[in-house]
Amino acid sequence: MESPVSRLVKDSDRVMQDNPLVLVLMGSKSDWETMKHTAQTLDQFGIAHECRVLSAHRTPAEAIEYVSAAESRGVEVLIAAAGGAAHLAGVVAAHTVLPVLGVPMKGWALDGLDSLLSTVQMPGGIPVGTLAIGKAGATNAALLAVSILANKRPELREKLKAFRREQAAQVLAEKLL
Ligand code: RP5
Repeated sequence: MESPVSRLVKDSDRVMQDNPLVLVLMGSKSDWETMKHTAQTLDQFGIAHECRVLSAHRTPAEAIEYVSAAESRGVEVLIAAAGGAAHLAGVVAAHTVLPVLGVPMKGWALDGLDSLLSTVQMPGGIPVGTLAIGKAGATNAALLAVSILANKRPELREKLKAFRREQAAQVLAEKLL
């Protein structure tokens, strides 16, 4: 069966799943190569999500409209990824009280340090939970979203524990020679 992720790449401007619990925004299609790891991880846990390209500076009105409607759609977590002067996560957080996780994109003149600082350094009052730069942050944003959702979903918490057990078993099975 074709995954939602491959559908987005081939013929859609977004991943569309019914009743998404997580929205994944990215400032540019160029972020997708990294942010597909967020979508894949959410898929792995069976979390309905929607991924969409919306920019804080290129499409500000549409970004705000989309985020403002999230709560009434039943969304519980938002993930926002951007690079360079990466203000998307902050703008998203300004327009919702749902938890917002920020993923700084790698690359750029400062190789992602610019993205990291502009995502993480939110003045007090409007929080953005910022993850690591690049692929690790993209994967961890999904895992943190799963942790948040698991607070009220025992079956999801069990899946998360099983994931950790499997990950640990893989490490312990590593052979150096
Ligand atoms: C940001 O500017 C995007 O999140 C992207 O990381 C960066 C550049 O986008 P493109 O010029 O590649 O479209 O808004």
